Amino acid sequence: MRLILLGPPGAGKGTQAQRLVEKHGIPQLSTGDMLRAAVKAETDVGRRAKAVMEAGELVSDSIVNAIVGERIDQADCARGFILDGYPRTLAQADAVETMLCERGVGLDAVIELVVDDKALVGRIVKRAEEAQAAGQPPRKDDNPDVFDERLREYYKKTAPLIGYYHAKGKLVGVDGMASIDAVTEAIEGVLEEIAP
Ligand code: B4P
Repeated sequence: MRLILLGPPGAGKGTQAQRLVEKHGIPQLSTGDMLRAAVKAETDVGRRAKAVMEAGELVSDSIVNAIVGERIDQADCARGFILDGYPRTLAQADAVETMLCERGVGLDAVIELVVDDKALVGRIVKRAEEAQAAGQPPRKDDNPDVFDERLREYYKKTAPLIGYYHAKGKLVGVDGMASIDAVTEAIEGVLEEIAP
């Protein structure tokens, strides 16, 4: 099974991807997590990505495409994977198509988590507060000012993917405003229809 989770920042892509990993035993490929790990490890990619991420902007397509291209060739991806937060631009979507085509595999579905903007910022602020309460530093991009930029980037660069995947007949919308459990249930319902 090869899935894409699409949606604005804070829509719950990472949250739902983790649950899909547990249920289906395929890995979650989160470009956000991979980039944060690179920043933490102070690799060359991490040094280039750090300021961009902290400003709420998108890291360059060439960097992100390269890390995903390497990742999907690892053994644990042979049975499938969940792309969480990737692709985020039309150029990245074209890169996915090429990557899959070169490996002779296809995409099963693109699940769009639909959440309204007001709820998104509330979730991000809550996550930052919870991190602080637990004595951990919040993510540098989890604050309302940077969040505004993340949302602007989403509408400018990522939202066009909705039409792109709709035209390919791959897009399925799920109500991301519901509780975490209810969203999981809705996604499982979609997967059941695709691959009973
Ligand atoms: P990501 O790490 O992908 O972060 P995200 O979009 O904010 O999060 P997500 O939608 O996964 O929300 P989550 O489940 O965590 O990206 C961070 C940055 O990395 C980007 O801004 C960019 O700079 C860079 N980047 C990543 N991928 C890139 C790419 N492909 N190209 C270029 N740059 C890239 O949920 C958020 C919160 O909501 C959590 O606290 C969660 O508990 C809560 N929540 C989730 N579902 C809920 C629900 N149903 N109800 C209530 N709360 C819910």
